[in-house]
Amino acid sequence: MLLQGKKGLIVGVANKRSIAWAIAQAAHREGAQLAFTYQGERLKESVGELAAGLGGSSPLYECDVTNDAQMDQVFAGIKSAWGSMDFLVHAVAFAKREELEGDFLPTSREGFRLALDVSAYSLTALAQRAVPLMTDGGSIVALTYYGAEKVIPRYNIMGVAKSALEASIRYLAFDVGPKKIRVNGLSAGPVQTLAARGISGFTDMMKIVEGKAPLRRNVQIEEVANAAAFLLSPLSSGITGEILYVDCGYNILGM
Ligand code: NAD
Ligand code: 0WE
Repeated sequence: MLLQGKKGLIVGVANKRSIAWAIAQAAHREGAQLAFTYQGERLKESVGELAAGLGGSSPLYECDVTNDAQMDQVFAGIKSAWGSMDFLVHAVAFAKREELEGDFLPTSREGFRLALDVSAYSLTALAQRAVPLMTDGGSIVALTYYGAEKVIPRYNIMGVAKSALEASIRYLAFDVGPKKIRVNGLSAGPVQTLAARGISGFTDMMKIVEGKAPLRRNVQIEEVANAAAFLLSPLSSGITGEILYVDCGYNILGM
């Protein structure tokens, strides 16, 4: 029971395959109380049903991360429901489909702006509102990907956004460290989720990882979730500003 008595918000559940949902299940198993957000009306029912399946009553809020008023409402709701909170999980990313096809060179100004707003700035926007509620310290974990530091063909603007996200993790960790709040990134290997689905060549990419990764397989979503539970818990109390790879060792390879 790594998270016994802890209360946390999970941002980024879309369906039962979401990494955020796997993390929610691991956090619940470890004794945490959870609140959830959903991106829009379209996802309210599916996220609500998943949350209800945990038993107990999990606060549920609409939150498009590009909407400041909705974000304010989320944390006002959490403040009145819980008074304080202990952790935040950020598992949100978006780029226009056309920016993830073909080359990086034609990336549009609007495509760049949207990907960085949703996938990178949102962490800072959420942290601004979560930090005042983390009165007894806290832990913030954001999902990232290796395309932040090395070129993964067609990850394109998302790679730039994840670089900004990882740098934001370090700057946030520096700012909130004195409040005993930690901020870390969890860099997951490829996982078949909704966000991964529409990506052409995703299955081929998983085959390449399977052939080359030190563990000769792809990561399981439960392994990502367990590592997140570790980062959210006091077991990782000395770790902040860090990027933890949960990728079967793929990132250590030079060739
Ligand atoms: P997913 O589609 O289940 O989750 C992505 C979430 O982002 C969805 O819940 C969606 O509603 C949300 N989202 C998108 N735009 C939003 C907005 N404007 N406001 C609020 N929410 C918004 O896919 P996933 O693979 O579970 O992705 C979760 C995180 O994991 C992302 O940050 C992704 O980059 C990261 N990640 C995924 C993989 C992978 O291979 N699947 C690998 C490493 C990291
Ligand atoms: O972060 C991601 C994917 C995030 C994502 C996915 C989509 C698909 C649908 C962001 N925006 C969109 N927009 C859509 O319209 N991953 C880490 C998974 C991923 O995506 C890739 C990858 C990997 C890995 C895209 C190209 C190459 C590799």
